[in-house]
Amino acid sequence: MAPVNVTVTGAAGQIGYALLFRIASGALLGPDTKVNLRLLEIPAAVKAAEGTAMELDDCAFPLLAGIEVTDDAKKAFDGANVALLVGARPRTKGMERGDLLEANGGIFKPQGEAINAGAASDIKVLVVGNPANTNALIAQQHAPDVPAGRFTAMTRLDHNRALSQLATKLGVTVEDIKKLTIWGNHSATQYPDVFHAEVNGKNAAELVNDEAWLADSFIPTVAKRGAAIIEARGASSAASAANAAIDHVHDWVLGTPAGDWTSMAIPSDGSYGVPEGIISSFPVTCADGEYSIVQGLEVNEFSRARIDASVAELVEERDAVKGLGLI
Ligand code: NAX
Repeated sequence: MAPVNVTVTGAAGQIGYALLFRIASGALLGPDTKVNLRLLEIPAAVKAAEGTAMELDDCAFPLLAGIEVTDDAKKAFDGANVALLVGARPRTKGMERGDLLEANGGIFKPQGEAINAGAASDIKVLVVGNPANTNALIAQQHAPDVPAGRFTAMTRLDHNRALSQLATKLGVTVEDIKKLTIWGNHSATQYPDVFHAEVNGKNAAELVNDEAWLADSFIPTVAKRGAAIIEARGASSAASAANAAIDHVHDWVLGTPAGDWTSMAIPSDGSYGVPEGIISSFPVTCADGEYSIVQGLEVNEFSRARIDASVAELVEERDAVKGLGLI
């Protein structure tokens, strides 16, 4: 089988450094799939990315068929089967939201165009760089020939954080928990939902039996975990973010386990009252390289208000990028 072409942007950054070695080791696509890595960076960081490529060479990974480093998006995405869009413009002090969206438009518009121009017909895109959901929307809107559903954004880190918090609360392991969901935006408004989650077959919300803990402790702890990591580590989440990116693409390509689901931000088809086209997080199952939204879940009042608030923020972000002429 020909190697799979995996393009990673922001390859010289801290997530890139935690991500590339795991992709090359087989954690992304399994132990039987060889990969070609394409590393895209801005010109000033190409040398650093070349340094990472040297280290990748030095690992002598049997599954790593080749590495290319470039600052040219057209080259980086040519023939790409999987694209991990990690590089983004962070918010700096005094930056208004419009400036942030505009700066990211300047990154994700040309990358969308390059994906449209040259990616393989089975391209799957995961956007990690923030604001991830809206950056994914921008790239998608500039790739009209690629099926819209191939553009996704990452809420798997939030999902994994929620699993870990719930496991600690209930004194179980993460493996014991199934069917947890992150809804909405990868932002402080995200909603980690335990009402359908099962712990060894029992309903998680019933086991917790404490709505105040959910509202005042669990949800804010998960939503603000990124800030807590920065406070403790002096740098933002990197290895856990890379791990979540691996999990997202791994499950999309290779499937979710039977009896469980995961969370992915994907273009809404209108399910659960989320306006069509918005890239919002849903409970999904994956099989044969395709995801589908888990249907028919009852959404209680507690959940409805929180899903609606996060979706409203996504609608606002979409309208803002529309207003700026970015989509
Ligand atoms: P770093 O600043 O360490 O690295 C970013 C890299 O992207 C830099 O090397 C930079 O040169 C590169 N870059 C910038 N513009 C580029 C372009 N046009 N083409 C190619 N490369 C470009 O950031 P890092 O800690 O790696 O985080 C990357 C992104 O992930 C940030 O936007 C961050 O906010 C986001 N995150 C998203 C998470 C999620 O759950 N969705 C969680 C972790 C992380 O905060």
